[in-house]
Amino acid sequence: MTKAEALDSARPGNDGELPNPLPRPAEELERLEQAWRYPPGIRVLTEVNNNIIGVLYIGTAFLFFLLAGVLALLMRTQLAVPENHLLAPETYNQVFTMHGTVMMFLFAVPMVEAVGVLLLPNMLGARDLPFPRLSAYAYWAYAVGGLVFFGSLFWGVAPRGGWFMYPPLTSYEFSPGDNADFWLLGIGFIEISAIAGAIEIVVGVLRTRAPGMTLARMPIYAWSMLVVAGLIIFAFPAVILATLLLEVERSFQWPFFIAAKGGDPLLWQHLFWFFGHPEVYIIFLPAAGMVSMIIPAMTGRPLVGYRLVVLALVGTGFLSFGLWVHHMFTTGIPQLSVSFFSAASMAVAVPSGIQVFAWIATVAAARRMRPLKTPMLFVLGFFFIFVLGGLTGVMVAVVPFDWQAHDTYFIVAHLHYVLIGGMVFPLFAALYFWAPYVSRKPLSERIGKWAFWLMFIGVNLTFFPMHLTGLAGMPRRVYTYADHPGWGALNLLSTGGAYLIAAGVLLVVIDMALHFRISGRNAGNVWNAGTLEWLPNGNYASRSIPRVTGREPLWEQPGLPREVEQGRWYLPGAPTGRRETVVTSPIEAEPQYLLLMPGPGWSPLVSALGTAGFFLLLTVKMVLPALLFGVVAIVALLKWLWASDPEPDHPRVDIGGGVLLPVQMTGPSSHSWWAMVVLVIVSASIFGSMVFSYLFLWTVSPDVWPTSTAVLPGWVWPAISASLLLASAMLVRWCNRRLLRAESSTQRSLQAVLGAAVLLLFASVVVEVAGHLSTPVSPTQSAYGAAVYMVGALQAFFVAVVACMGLYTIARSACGMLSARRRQTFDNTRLFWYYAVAQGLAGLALVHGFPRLLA
Ligand code: HEM
Ligand SMILES: [Cu+2]
Repeated sequence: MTKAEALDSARPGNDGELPNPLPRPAEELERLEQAWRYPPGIRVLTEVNNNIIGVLYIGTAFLFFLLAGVLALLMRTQLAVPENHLLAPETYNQVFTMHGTVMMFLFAVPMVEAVGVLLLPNMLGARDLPFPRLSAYAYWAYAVGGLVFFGSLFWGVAPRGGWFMYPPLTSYEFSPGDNADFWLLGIGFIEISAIAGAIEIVVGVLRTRAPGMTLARMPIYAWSMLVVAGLIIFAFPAVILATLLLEVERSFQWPFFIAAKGGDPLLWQHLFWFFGHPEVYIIFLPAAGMVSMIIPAMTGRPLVGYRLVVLALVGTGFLSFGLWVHHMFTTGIPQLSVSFFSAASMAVAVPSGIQVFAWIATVAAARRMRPLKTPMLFVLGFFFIFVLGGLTGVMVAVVPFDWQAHDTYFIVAHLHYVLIGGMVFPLFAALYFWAPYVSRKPLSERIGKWAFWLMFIGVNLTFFPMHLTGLAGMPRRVYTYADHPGWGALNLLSTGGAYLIAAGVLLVVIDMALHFRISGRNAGNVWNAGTLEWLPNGNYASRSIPRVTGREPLWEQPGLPREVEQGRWYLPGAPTGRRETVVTSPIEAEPQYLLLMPGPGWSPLVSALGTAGFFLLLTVKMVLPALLFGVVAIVALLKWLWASDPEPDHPRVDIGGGVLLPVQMTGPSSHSWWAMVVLVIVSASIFGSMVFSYLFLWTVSPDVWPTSTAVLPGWVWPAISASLLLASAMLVRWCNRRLLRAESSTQRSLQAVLGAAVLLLFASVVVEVAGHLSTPVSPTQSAYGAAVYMVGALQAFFVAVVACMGLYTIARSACGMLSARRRQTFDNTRLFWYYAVAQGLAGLALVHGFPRLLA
């Protein structure tokens, strides 16, 4: 017997005795419903529950799909015949840039996270993800910021540098005006919501699974989202830094990408593609996860090769980081690395292949397939289109072929086969599959089939001919073309196909308008699926939280839906009267404590508006109003945090079956500590990208680096700065000791010491910058100066954040909300503080040590 089996047989539920006896107290359900009730009227905007935020989030991402689709139709109409003059070249540039950017950043990535927000809690048997307000905030910032960003098209200020915005084309010299800044802005919102989503997903998947749902029993979709969150954590920081550098270069003329001053446009390409390639998997892996859920449900067979598929997901995640250079084969990088990355690119076909074979084997073992239902049709369409895209992918991984096909329509064809096959079709499958889980009625099978065939034929008609136009030499990103033999006819075919796709999508929209209704009850388990999201549920998710004993609990524990609904499993009510969920251990999923969750409130919406306003106004260079919005954002944020570390003295709560759980928890096993650790990893990755940039710029232009120590600040500067950093860390450590001793008289001294520690941090930055100001090197003069000052600026930013956290902690202490047992605020601040100190020391070592090594 394995450990998990031993636990299962030792628990109630296997011998007919469930954790909670019947009958349940009369007012129990009432109290649960009360806690999770939506606020009435306009205040529904303050709701943070995943049921609402998830649906809004998906709806908004879908809206962006439609909008970017309209742009695609515009382009295809323009390209239908040679020598067409419907769109001016400038407009065309904006349209294709916006199409690509919106599809990738405002549709695909947010959609992936939105589906996660909606599905994960119920699939895992949680009442909600652990940070509902974070999801709400991420959603609102994205929705508002994204819509304004899209609006830039109507004012003619949309970006036009292509979705990957290569400098020097996008530098201030060649892209004056605000257009490029709008692109950087749009990306900024996705960066924020992607990181927020990743934190939510990592902590949610690892800590809020139903009791007994060990890692080996976790639904594949949750696995895929966990891997994706990991990709976001390590890949997004590269693009965060890249956009930061480009914006700083555009605003302040710090030359990171300008060759004449020792910068290098290739730095952008490295950073962008280090993110950009994993990005494709950030989009594809969740889709693969959905397919791995849909196929078992539609065939009545558990997924064949579950463990292999998990391995394939993790393997793809790892490999995807080694592939970014295949987007740069034509940039003249060394032959050896080209060969290496070419081989690596082909290797990634292996884990994808494993998944495809697992799906085919499951379909082959099907118990029930006919009649073919719409979700399954879309899955089959996905197989076909995605495999074709994979084949052309192997072709372009062959270096000489890539040199040939580079920047032609062959690439446009390849990328759409992969993206539409790998993401859009699984998504429509998921839409038809999971609609009954939120809607009172399922979508129409008849309309769905029509939509499928229109889209399937349309996609192949649109994009297959593009392989041929590409091989015939038609370049991408041209607003029109001469009447070469064959080009005209093939393009007309493509345009016709695009309208067929549009017709199919329109049918789906009509279907949704006709049949999609959210209202308390859903349509139930219409596909007879096996996973927990199909339990009967309301706003509070399922009435009670079951202990699961396998991967398809609904198939293996037949009485489950009824028992869950009767409240016979764990946590059948709302014992504290608030929203709450069970936090379990990360591997075995044993209950650890009860997490009290926030309910509706204005702060996520207000701070999102503040954030959006801040970035938007900054983009159009209205600095003062921007700062005002920034302050609004921070105040709202602090208000929301203020309530998140409540009184710890709640008595333990009985959730049934003799399980007594503490309410909240502090220290390394609390969910907020985990979130903080993820944030630290993200921060370290941003800093790591900065270190990479510094060293990369040195390798391309060692000539602008100091050749003697004479131009460096003297040793005393970094020595003082480092001592200040260390001293502030010591003070925080002292506070920690103090707090552990738990005397209320210590609070005064604690506040003073923490305040002093904040000052020391600031002083360390001032000293470091002053040291550089004392030298002749300036940030605008060379890539060296820019890199040095950027390391300092990054550190200054982190210090500012830590200072805010420090002052906040002092305020908590002053209000008597900090004690030995109520110390989450302090613990999180401390963790981030130590990180900022470590980053500062590493930065000093790099900036002062590295040039001395060379000199
Ligand atoms: C649904 C039908 C679609 C059509 C008809 C379509 C059409 C096009 C066309 C004609 C171009 C080439 C523009 C040019 O190089 O001149 C293009 C580029 C692009 N498309 Fe699509 N597209 C569709 C869907 C999608 C989807 C679903 C995605 C992503 C999820 C996507 C992402 C992109 C990207 C990233 C580019 C490159 C833009 C650039 O070069 O800056 N497209 N699309
Ligand atoms: Cu790639």
